[in-house]
Amino acid sequence: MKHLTQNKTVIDWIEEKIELVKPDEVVWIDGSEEQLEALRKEACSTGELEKLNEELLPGCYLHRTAVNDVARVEGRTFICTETKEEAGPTNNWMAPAEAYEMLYDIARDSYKGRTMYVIPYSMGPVGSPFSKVGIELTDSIYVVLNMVIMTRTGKAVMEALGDSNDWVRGLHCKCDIDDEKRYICQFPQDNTIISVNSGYGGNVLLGKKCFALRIASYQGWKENWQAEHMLILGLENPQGEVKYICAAFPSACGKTNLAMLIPPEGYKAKGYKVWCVGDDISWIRKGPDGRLYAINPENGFFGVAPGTNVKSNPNALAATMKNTIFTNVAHNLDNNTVWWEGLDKNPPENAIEWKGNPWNGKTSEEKGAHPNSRLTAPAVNCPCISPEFENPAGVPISAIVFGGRRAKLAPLVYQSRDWNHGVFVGSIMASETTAAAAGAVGVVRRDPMAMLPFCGYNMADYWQHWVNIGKTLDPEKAPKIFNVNWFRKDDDGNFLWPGFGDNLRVLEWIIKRCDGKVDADETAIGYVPKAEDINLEGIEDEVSDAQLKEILSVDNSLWDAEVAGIEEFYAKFGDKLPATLKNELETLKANLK
Ligand code: OXD
Ligand code: MN
Repeated sequence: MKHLTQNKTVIDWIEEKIELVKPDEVVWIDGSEEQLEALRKEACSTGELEKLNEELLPGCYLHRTAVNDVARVEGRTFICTETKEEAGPTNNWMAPAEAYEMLYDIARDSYKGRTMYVIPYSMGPVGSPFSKVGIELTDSIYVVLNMVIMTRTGKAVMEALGDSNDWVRGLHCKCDIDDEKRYICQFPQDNTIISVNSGYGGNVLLGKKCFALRIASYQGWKENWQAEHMLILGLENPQGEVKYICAAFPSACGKTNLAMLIPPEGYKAKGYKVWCVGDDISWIRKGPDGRLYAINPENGFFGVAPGTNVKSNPNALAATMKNTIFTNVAHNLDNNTVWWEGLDKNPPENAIEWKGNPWNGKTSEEKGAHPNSRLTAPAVNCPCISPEFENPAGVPISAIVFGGRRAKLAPLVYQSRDWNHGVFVGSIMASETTAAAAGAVGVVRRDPMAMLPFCGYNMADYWQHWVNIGKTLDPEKAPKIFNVNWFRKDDDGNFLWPGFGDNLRVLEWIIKRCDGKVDADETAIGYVPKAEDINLEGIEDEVSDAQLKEILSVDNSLWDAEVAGIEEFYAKFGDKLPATLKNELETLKANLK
């Protein structure tokens, strides 16, 4: 067969995998529109995709996954390093030899009667010093078409790779979508990912969580950069200056909404704008001027559909109006469009729900869209996509923001005292579970830097890597580190802060702190705004002065209880816990006394 490259490391690996899975045919994805259009047609002819209304949703398609295959499977996701200690106490671990044997047994002959698609892709703009190449083998056209949206694919990628061996191997086999034999395995020491028995996004679009976070976090550790589960936004002030913020949140905290925030009316009128560079992942490294720079390695958004509407996120909605793939949403048969819970108050009566059954949204008790249904939209479709999105040098980061959902504990915003304290703040991140996920509501789940399911090595080493990066930075140039909490509640369970666009008021304070333009109150946990420095203009009816004081308050007795939770979590890491974090915890304890 004819390969799209002369790179021997690539050819040898593909030939070996062909021998293993035995496809009927092998097709390289060259990135041409002609080839993609033929694949869309083929997928429509088999029912893998359904073409939506060309006038209302041009270039858009609907896909339904198997009902047993609708989300990432953390319990079946493994980090396969030589030793268990390298994977650490927060990852599932399997020895590489054992994992390869098991996976190859599952994958063997599984492409018989199927086509192997070879997808060369670049995470990051092709040729940028930040970027990395991957090759994914898949037997799914749905995967090909999603990868084409989510990454840069095709010939140019192979040209940029040349004969280098620095590329990530990815093998995806749908097999029988058997959830008992579903495995998502990362081999960070081999630059390899193998995913079997799934067809759902996060498990099979190997460029995203598997490469850009799990493998890349390990690469960053070895190569002195960072792969983080962070959005990147640019906040433009009325003078036209743009400051960039990276922010990490666990699932269900509104990350995509923040990345595409629409400023409140008063701010808009003054000329404030928010630019989205990325909504999920940041690759960060030091630039020639000593500051940290970030790129978004992705080329599209794989966003959650339910709850996305003209109010919550008009930019995300606008991004899905063309060339988008919808997965597991409801199909409105009256006009051949799509619908999901929270889109509007007018569910279709004549529809097919996400499992493929007839559905009347007006009368049915069942949901039309799966709660984790998704939209795969090209980044260029987003009305607020940053002009710097393609900048191969990335954007300079002024602030790093961590956050979580805490009803009582964390104030609206606080700033760490310095880099190491900021690393501590990230390491103790936690979120209370919501009704959106299975299990008990309100339970605290620790999720350091929002990387718990995505760190490709021992989290203690990962924290030490953060500390080490800080050592290389001039404190004047290092991003300032903050924590936010949009989810504080009063004693009756009402949210105290309006959130969404009004979060800009907090971002404004953050940028003022970075510029040294505003004072703050020192508390046991860090610097908290003086109430008068949070601009409430336009929301005085919603947020009273007393309410603002309450959201900014730090209750030391609650933090005493939190310390116990942190100690319990840290204990998992034994002697590997960085001394810096141990010291920061001691400082917090002393401050609380
Ligand atoms: C995602 C996630 O899908 O973090 O981005 O779960
Ligand atoms: Mn994510």
